[in-house]
Amino acid sequence: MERTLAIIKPDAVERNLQGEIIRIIQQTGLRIVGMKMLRLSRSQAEGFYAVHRERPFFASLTEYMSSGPCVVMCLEGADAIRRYRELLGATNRDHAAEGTIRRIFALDVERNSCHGSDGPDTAAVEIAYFFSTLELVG
Ligand code: IDP
Repeated sequence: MERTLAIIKPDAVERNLQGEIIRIIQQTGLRIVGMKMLRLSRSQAEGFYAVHRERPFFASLTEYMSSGPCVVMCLEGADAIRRYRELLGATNRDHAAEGTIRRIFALDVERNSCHGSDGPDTAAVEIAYFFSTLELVG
């Protein structure tokens, strides 16, 4: 069993897409073991994306991520990190495969609707950024 962090980003929450996205995730068999809705402050968004602080899009990304509420989930399942990344599709929706969440819902490369951890080490750090052990069930 593996766990990964998923975020339904502000562009998708604003368009009321939470239900549709959660349904797609659950159809793959991944289980939600933690879920909350929150609005990141600018500094919380900067902390979450700290690895990108030297990138040219960092200011815009953290402004966007703090622009409205997100839904943050911890997903669990066999090979959850890779399976959920595959379901997300490429960062840039124009390069994402047909049927992937980003291909279906993303507005552009930044407002790409969902986040997913990219490996076991980042998953552990990202899950702990949002959830205490007590908040994860199952
Ligand atoms: P990922 O979310 O697919 O793992 P990362 O490279 O880690 O992609 O980038 C984090 C987030 O930063 C992306 O999901 C997207 O919202 C934003 N982003 C990535 N590349 C660009 C870009 O070239 N322009 C604007 N925003 C970007």
